[in-house]
Amino acid sequence: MATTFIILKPDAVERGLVGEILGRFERRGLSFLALELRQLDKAVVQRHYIEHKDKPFYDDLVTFLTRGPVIVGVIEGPSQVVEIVRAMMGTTDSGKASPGTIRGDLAMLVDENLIHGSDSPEAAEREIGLFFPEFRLA
Ligand code: RTP
Ligand code: MG
Repeated sequence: MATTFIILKPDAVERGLVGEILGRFERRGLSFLALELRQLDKAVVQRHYIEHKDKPFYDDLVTFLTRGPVIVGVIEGPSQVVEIVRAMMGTTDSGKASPGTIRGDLAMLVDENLIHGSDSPEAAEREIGLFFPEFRLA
């Protein structure tokens, strides 16, 4: 088994799509090891998205992720769980995401794209450590 990390972004909470999105993961057969509604502060979001710090959208991204509560979660699944969750999310630009994906079915924009998912096992480990420091993987 392996783990990955997700954030349901403020647009998902504001639009009442939490149950819809989490239900997709449950129906796929994945499990939640941690799940919490949390208001993120700027510092943690800046660290989370540090790889994008020089991108033109970085400041707007940090403002967006802190505008209201989010759901942070750790998902457990088979060894390729990172790829499974990324595939279920759809491409970054929701306007181009395939139908059947979370972004392709439920969103249209590149910035308000409902969900973050770790993009590698190494990123998952780093992000779980950042958001759930008490969480220790075996
Ligand atoms: P995420 O990290 O949130 O899971 O999204 P991702 O891997 O699909 O996309 P990434 O390249 O890591 O970008 C992080 C977030 O930045 C926003 N973004 N805006 N305006 C733009 O061109 C642009 N590009 C990226 C998106 O909200 C994206 O999810
Ligand atoms: Mg990313």
